[in-house]
Amino acid sequence: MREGLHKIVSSEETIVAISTPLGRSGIGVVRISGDEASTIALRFFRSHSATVVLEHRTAVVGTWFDSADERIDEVVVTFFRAPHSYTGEDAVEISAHGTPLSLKRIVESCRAAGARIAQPGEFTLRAVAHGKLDLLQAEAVRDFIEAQTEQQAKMAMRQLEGSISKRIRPIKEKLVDVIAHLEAGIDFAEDDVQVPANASIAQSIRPLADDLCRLERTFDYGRMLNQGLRLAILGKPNVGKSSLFNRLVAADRAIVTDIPGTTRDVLTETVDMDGVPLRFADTAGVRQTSDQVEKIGVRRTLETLADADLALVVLDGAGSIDDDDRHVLEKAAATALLIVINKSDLPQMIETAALNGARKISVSAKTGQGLSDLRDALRAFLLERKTDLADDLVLTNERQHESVVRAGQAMATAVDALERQVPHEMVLLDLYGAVGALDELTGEVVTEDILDRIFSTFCIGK
Ligand SMILES: Nc1nc2c(ncn2[C@@H]2O[C@H](COP(=O)(O)OP(=O)(O)O)[C@@H](O)[C@H]2O)c(=O)[nH]1
Ligand SMILES: [Mg+2]
Repeated sequence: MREGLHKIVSSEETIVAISTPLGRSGIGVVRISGDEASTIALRFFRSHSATVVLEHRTAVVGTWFDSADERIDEVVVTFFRAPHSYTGEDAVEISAHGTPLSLKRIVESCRAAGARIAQPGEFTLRAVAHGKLDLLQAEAVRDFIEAQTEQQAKMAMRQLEGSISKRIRPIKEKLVDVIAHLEAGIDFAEDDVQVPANASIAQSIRPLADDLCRLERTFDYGRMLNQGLRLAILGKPNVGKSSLFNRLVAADRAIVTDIPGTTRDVLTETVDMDGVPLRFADTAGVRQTSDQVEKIGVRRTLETLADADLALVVLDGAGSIDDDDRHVLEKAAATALLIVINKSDLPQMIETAALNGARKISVSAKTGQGLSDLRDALRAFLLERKTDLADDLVLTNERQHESVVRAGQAMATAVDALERQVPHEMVLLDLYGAVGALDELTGEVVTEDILDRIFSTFCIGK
């Protein structure tokens, strides 16, 4: 079992849970895992054929009874002998009819026989504990289940196959080699062990740091792919933000009127573009106001802007740029932005010369003109963030990103220390730090805190 996990996971405790969603369905599955899995199953299950033996990977048809010997359901039971199961422990899967009532009774019978109800993600946690999956793969299982677009599912599947771990492994191995050389030099200093010159050690670390850097850069895109591209539609009142929002999400979500200050709350809606979720936020118009409710709206707008990946600053093409517009542009200056000049169906009065730099797109939320150009611009924005690696693998969450950054920084510090002729004992501390960060990334070393962060986001029964 992996270091640190034996304290948290014990297969002596057999766990049970319904693994399918609670609702009526053709089939529902209950899963048991742990040392007692087959004993418990044999207590309640009677095969339709004469002999009841649970053979590894063999499905058996029969009846499930409760403790009072009352029939619960006709089921198919499949046994997986450790270590050849999802969890790496003895496991039994019971496929019953998808009736919540009888599925619960099956679970109840197992509980009466000594099994405990599984925590969210506990089956996967056990898979990690028994070395069936590493932490990155466990996260991929969750992402795969949660995937809402085909792209997300594809990326999760690649990570499940170990795309990131495969990339990390050689980096770690080479790092450990460097460490071994340095350690040998320190331990056997009197024996004249040949320690390579600092420059050559630094030379062997640099490409590893570069590799990590390439991996780190995939997070920008990976985060957008996983959590969606956050787009804030911004502008002074009445420029057509809500109309544009409704067009972009292809629904009549936001109220549109010619009364300035109609939108007071932030509305969000997600649509799928080429497999990337676009999370549009329609906001309250930014302007100086004495209206209390509108003031709160403006504050929320600015909060939404702070969280956005890209601001769509909407201007009224039929008017001219005024102080309110300039105020909005100022607020959005710290965010990547795209200027959307709306109302292209009306005679255009706007002077765009003043808007140097930012990309401009002319649209009409009323007629739909220019919307495909706008979508193309969003596509281009995404593409610019997609690094060469991103087709194969991406870091998808903060935890992964943090570990990679930490490992990269430790390596950079080590290289720097070598160049400054700092004693090797100090350099080693950085290199061990880098190895530690990589181990945390893959789950070679785990802490309860990391496990909590990951598995609390799982569903029960997985
Ligand atoms: N002619 C024209 N009118 C528009 C267009 N987009 C919005 N409007 C009108 O502008 C007014 C304000 O629109 P709304 O979407 O509520 O603007 P918001 O305050 O920025 O959310 C409404 O009367 C809309 O019908 C457009 O592209 N062309
Ligand atoms: Mg509005």
